[in-house]
Amino acid sequence: MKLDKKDLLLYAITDRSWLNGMTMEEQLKEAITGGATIVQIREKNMNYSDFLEEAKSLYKICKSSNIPFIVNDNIDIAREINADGIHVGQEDMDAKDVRAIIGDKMILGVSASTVEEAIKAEKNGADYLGVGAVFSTSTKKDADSVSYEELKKICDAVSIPVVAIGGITYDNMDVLKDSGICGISVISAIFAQNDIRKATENLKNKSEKLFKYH
Ligand code: TZP
Ligand code: MG
Repeated sequence: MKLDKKDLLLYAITDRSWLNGMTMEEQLKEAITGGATIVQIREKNMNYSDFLEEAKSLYKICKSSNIPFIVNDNIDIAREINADGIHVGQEDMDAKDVRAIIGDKMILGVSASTVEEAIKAEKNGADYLGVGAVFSTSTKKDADSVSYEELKKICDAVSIPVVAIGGITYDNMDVLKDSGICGISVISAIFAQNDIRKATENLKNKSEKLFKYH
């Protein structure tokens, strides 16, 4: 699948720690109904077969709504289900090696927190960058932090689209407006909310006003 910049407007990343009585499938359906434009499955503590089952099931939901489905940091799962894409961090498999394996048809997302990492990721074949953490977050304990100035520099330095990530909420997202990002990527601002659908709708409406490609 080819990535459209518009797809990056509101990037929802799953996290089982917020399930709160619902299934991941139920939560995801709410987020998609609310307007998430792309979805990443992110499982850090799951065995292969459970990850595979969940990936298949969430992919089905995304497919039926025509939303790109990206697998975090697991090329075997991504390939086995023929996901729309894979996302790797700086500590994961090298972007160049991932691109060599997946070919041109799968989307490759790479995390970057400096201009150097961003330029290298673009050279290595990334289709988009996730840049953060732009705000402090308790969701990823070891996240690097990226200042607004650095975020702007990264957006200027690359020609691939950039999404900001890390601690983004409905209330703080406004300050990202002129950074050059195409959209925001969030976990808790969607999945930790009581009304996931409404929270996603609110983020989507604001994103449409703030960011470039819609
Ligand atoms: N990468 C950088 S920050 C982060 C990830 C996965 C966590 C984002 O979660 P939240 O809840 O939106 O801050
Ligand atoms: Mg740019």
